[in-house]
Amino acid sequence: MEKTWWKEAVVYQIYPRSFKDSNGDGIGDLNGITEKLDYLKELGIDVIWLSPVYESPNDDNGYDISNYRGIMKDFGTMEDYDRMLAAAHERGIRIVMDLVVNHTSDEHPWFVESRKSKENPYRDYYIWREGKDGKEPNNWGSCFSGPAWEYDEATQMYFLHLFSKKQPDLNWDNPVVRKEVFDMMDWWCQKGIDGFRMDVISMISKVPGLPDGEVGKNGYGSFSPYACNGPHVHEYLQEMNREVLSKYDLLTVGECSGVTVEEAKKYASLDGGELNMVFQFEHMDLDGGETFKWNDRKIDLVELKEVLTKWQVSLMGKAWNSLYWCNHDQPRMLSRMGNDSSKYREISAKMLATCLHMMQGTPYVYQGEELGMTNVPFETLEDFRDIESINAYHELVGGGVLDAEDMMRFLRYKSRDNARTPVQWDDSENAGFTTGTPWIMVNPNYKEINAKEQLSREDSVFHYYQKLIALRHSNDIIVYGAYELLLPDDPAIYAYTRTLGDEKLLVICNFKKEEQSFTMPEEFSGKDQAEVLISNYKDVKWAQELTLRAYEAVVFRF
Ligand code: TEU
Ligand code: CA
Repeated sequence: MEKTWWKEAVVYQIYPRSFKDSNGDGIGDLNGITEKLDYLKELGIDVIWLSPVYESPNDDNGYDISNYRGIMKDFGTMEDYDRMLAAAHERGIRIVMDLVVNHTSDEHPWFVESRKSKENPYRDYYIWREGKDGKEPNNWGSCFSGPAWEYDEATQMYFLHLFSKKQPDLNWDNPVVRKEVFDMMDWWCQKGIDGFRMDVISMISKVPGLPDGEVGKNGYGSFSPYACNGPHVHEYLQEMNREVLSKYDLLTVGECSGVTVEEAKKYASLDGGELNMVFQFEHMDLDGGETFKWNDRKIDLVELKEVLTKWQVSLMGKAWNSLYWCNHDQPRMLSRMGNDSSKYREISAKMLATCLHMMQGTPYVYQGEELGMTNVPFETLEDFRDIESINAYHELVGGGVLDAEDMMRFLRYKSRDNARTPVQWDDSENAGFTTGTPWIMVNPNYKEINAKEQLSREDSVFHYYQKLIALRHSNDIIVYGAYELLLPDDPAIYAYTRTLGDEKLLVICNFKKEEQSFTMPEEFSGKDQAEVLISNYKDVKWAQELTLRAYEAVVFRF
């Protein structure tokens, strides 16, 4: 396999609103990021993926962009941006921008024009349809509740929005739209950025005719079969690759809701015709159900192993994986599959990190994950800020699908806001995030869980992540080795091997707090000279029969 820097890199995701506030307005900003670059350098990451910092009315925290070439006032100025970019580059850290081009804000000048009249030159930038029998053009529901269509008085037609009604979908079938997007991307590349994370890029091509979808519990039809991995998506990405991506040395990752392994082989083929890698959702969706993500079901370890193994094995030598447990749309994995009680928090955080970071693919660390940050004890609906959570509450509780108490429990477990509370820097007021009033509550556990404390202690989660990242940088086998699952049916242990030439790694993780016994597989029998590459307990040694303690993780090198 060809060696490239983005296969060997570790990415750190920053959600700017919650990272670090530099001016006391309660909102994280670009100067706050610049202040913390040395912290990230110490962690050892190679790349920052910056969630959107563009001008935006903030209906969906910046994922609704009104000017792709401007910076949101809350976050600072373009001069602040340029300073941050230069300061990152000085430290050898690359910057990947979030590219949100399935939709714009309804306040983007293109849409402001588009809605004016049917003859407007921008009309065809968006997806406009006549109503059907006085109702929406089809039955699709939006990701953020309600119909995926909004009626517009001026021309008495509907526009499509797969997300909020302030996020109208762009019409990618219009070549002028594609050219506008590619020009804008080129503008950022000329500035010297290092790549793009492409928001719901799998949704840019819709099946013609926009057929009705299967109706779910919320009363709306699912658009997925007609909007995810649509008929022209690969053609448009190949065009993007030709027009922009191939001209620069970039890291590109497509957020691909609904992506299958077969589709991923096209999006992220090693031959480089489209993107470097995709974010797949299969492991994140394992605890979904009738009421979509809203439940408090635990992910089953056997299913998790099956899904992740399928991705590891199927993409091997054909396409490239990305690896993640957390991002700004997911609750904290530590509270989901680990154990966030004070007794097991650190040990289980390290176990989860080991399990993911020893796989093949580019790992993504989400801000605070390296500190062992947890889900948040939100009390009332007023504590939430996320449009998805708030709208879902009203739709499902208001519509009588779920009762209020259950929904509050589900929100506490699954809401995106769990990932969006401020990074806990120290034990001073507001966790050292701001001197003002934070835009969203700070997790009350910041006195115990914060960066200052983590940095002060050699055996912390932070230092464990630091070690994992350093190991990846110095061991080709972690990047390029072939993956093989052991014990597929074991409900508690996730064990796998990596192989490169005559070198082998054996990764063993106990996902439960109960002790487990593990018998060395035949091929590793008698290899008592095996080196412990990393482990989350002290004094671990190779043994024919291992007793794994609570959330124990160990990696042997043979
Ligand atoms: O998320 C796309 C996406 O698929 C989400 O619906 C995701 O599944 C959901 O948030 C999980 O609950 C991207 C961004 O990452 C997200 O923050 C944006 O809100 C969304 O696109 C619209 O731009
Ligand atoms: Ca600020």
